Amino acid sequence: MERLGLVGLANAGKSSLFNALTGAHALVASHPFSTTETSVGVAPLPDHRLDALAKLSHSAKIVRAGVEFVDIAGLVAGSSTGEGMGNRFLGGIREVDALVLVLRAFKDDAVAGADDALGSLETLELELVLADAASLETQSEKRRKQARLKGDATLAAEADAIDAAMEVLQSGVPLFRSALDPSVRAGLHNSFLLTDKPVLAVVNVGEDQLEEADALLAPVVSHLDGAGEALAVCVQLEAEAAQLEPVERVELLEGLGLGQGVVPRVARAAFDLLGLRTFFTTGDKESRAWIFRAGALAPECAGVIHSDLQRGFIRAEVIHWDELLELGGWNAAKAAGKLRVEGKEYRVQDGDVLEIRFNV
Ligand SMILES: Nc1nc2c(ncn2[C@@H]2O[C@H](COP(=O)(O)OP(=O)(O)OP(=O)(O)O)[C@@H](O)[C@H]2O)c(=O)[nH]1
Ligand SMILES: [Mg+2]
Repeated sequence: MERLGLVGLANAGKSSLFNALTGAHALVASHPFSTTETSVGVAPLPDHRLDALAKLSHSAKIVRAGVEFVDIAGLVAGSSTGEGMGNRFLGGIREVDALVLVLRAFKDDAVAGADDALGSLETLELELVLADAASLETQSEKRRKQARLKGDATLAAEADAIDAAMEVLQSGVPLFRSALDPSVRAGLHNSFLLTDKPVLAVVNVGEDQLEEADALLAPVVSHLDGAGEALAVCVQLEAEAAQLEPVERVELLEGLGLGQGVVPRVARAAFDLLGLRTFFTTGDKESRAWIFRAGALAPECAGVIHSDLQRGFIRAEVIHWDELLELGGWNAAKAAGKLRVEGKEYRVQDGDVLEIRFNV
C-alpha cells in the first residue's frame, strides 16, 4: 500500500493531524520532538459515490477505501546534517510515496516553534534540498564511470538526470517545484530522493484564525505555484472532533461553518496526489470501494479483490457509477442492455462499477 508521510517542523501539529485523519491516539505534546517512533495509520476515504451506491443496493455494509499515513519525527533547521532528530526524519521521509507538509500558522505562547507557515515551508524545503544534494553529490560521477565501463546507455542517462537535478537543487529549489522534464525525472527513480515526491501542504490554523484561514493559506499557494495542492485546516479542532461520536462531530464542525471538516478533503487530496483511482462493487451484502493505479487493466483490478479473480478472469460486466444510479439498479441496467461486457484489455476507469466473471 502506498503511503504519505506527515512532514513538518517540530510542534507543527503533525501528530494531531495524524490523529484527526486516522482516529488514532498518537502522542501529542507541547514539547518539540515528542514523536520519536513513526506511527502508521489508515484514513478512510470519503466518497459520496460509494454512499449513493450503497443506498441504491440497500447494502448492509459499506467498506471504504483507505489512505495510509505515517507520522514522522519533527524536523528543524539543520536536520539534514543531523540536528534534532536528524537521520530519523530523513529515513522516515525516504520510505513514503508522497509528502504532506504540515505548516504551522497557529499562535500559542505555550507551544514552542515557528508559527509562520511560509517561513516553515522554506525551512523544510531547504533541509530536504540539502539532504538531496548531499545524497547526489558523488552519484553522477559514479554512474558515468560505470556507464563507460559497461557501455550502458541507461546509466549514462541517469547520470545526466542527476546533473540536471543537481543544478535545480543548487539553486535552492526542491524538485517538486522544478520544471524538470518527465523523462529526466524518470532517470532519478533509482536515486531515492526526498524532494522528488509529490507534495500537499496543510496550513495548520488556530481556532481563532478560522476567519483568516484563506489569507494564511495564500502565500503558501503562491509559493508552490501549482507544484502541489494546499489546504488550511484547524488541526487541533478537527483532531478533537475526530474523537467524538459522529452526530456530535458534525454538530461541532457545522456549528463552526466547517461542514464535514477539512480533514476528509486532506485524505481525498492525498489519494489523488498518489495517482490512485477507485472502482466499486455493490450488492445487498456490501458496497465497497477498491483502489487501483491509473491505467490498470480489468484482470489486475479483479486481483485487487482476490487473486483467484485475477487468475480465473473471464470478463467483467461494467457500468459507470452515475449511469447505474440513473438506471436504478443492476438488474434494470442489465435489462436495458447497459452493462458493458469487457475483456482482459479493458482499462478500468475511476468510478466504474464492476462485476467479475471468473473460472475457479
Ligand atoms: N493552540 C493550538 N495548538 C495546537 C494546534 N495544533 C496543534 N497544537 C498543539 O501543538 C502541540 C504540538 O502538536 P503535535 O501534534 O504533537 O505536533 P508535532 O508536529 O507532532 O510535534 P513533534 O512530533 O514534537 O515534532 C500540541 O500541544 C498540540 O496540542 C492548534 O491548531 N492550535
Ligand atoms: Mg509528533
